[in-house]
Amino acid sequence: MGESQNIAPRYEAMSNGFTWPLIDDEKTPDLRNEILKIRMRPDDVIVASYPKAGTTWLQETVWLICNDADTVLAKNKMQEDRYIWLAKPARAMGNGFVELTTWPREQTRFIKTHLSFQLLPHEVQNEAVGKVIYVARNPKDNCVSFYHFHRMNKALPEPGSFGEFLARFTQGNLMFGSWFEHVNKYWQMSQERPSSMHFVMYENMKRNCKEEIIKLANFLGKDLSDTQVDIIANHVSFENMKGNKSVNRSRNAENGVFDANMSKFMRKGQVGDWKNHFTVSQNEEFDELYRKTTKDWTLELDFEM
Ligand code: PPS
Repeated sequence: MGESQNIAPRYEAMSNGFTWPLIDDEKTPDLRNEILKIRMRPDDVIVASYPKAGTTWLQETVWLICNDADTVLAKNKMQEDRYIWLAKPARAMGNGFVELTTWPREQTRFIKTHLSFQLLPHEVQNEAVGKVIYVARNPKDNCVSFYHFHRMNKALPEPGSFGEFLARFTQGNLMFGSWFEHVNKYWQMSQERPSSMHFVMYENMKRNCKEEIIKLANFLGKDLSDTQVDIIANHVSFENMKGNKSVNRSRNAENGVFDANMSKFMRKGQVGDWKNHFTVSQNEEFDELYRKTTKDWTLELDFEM
């Protein structure tokens, strides 16, 4: 869109059309094949998303729903240690594949992933083993958040200007590929398999968090009291998560992976921040692309509240 692209792609286009994150991990193709073969467990809980859609928010909400709203434990144990990151790209930080194979049988595996549906383990794709919760965010805000994440995360390529990044976002030339394909595939699958896949929208979480918590609890087969719903909603508010070290990734700023002068992981947490980034022409171009690409979609997303 508009501006030229000056950043070499570092992502592998797969034969099935979906993009695999390469980052700096040369052994990733082996890992990909291993992921397809992973044996799933019926009680696995997977939180999936396109990056920057509100994954951390949903992870925290889902974990609390499944753990009796135990906010004390949630604060004392880093979210990264409560979740297995499936296809964690930077191998130096460990990888989810190893954790998945060694996780104790008696403990539920809480799994976070940004993989496209087509890259998930075969048993999830073909046999619907485990429960999948997918969170989607309107693509304009999603792109803005991803842009700032690239600015601050030293493990990622420089994003260039916002216009350059937007061009890559619309072309699907980013790790985890096209936002459009990612979101729509999970949406379709959630419509086909409502008992094993639940679709949440970031904007609905903002609008009525408690209602979404109750829907999630029903999906996960958990009975929550009104008090527990209140406790969870309070714990996962943006302000509280921003100040909570177990979820705010401040450790990454401390150890130099994130440059806090550039941006913060818990940045704004708003709907509609895209208005502060898109020029009028970028917005018109994006709207045109969105209209054409989503003309047959049954999913409707909100771009403002
Ligand atoms: S990641 O790295 O892909 O896992 O990032 P992800 O968690 O998906 O997305 C980060 C964005 O989600 C916002 N966020 C929240 N918004 C509202 N309420 C709560 N509780 C919350 N927690 C995280 C976070 O601020 C990032 O969005 P932006 O727009 O950049 O602020």
